[in-house]
Amino acid sequence: MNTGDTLLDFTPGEDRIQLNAAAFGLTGVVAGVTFLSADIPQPVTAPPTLLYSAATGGLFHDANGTGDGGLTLLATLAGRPTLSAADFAFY
Ligand SMILES: [Ca+2]
Repeated sequence: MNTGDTLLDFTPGEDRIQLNAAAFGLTGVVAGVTFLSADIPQPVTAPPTLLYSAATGGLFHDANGTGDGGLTLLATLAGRPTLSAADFAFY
């Protein structure tokens, strides 16, 4: 699996993760973000989605949602900060 990037000092409320919504197939401002506690999060919806594992700090993109495969680790957030939808910005 792709090991992604490592974000060493992400501070919720101060920093933001900026993503190109079209490039990731995401629609809606924050609709594509799901926060889960599993080590390897599983998508719960069919569209492409972002998944954040509070257990590992892993931020994943699943290109086909609940379809088989498609999961890519984008980045690992050191310290496993608690993220909310407000920590993401889409353009
Ligand atoms: Ca999938």
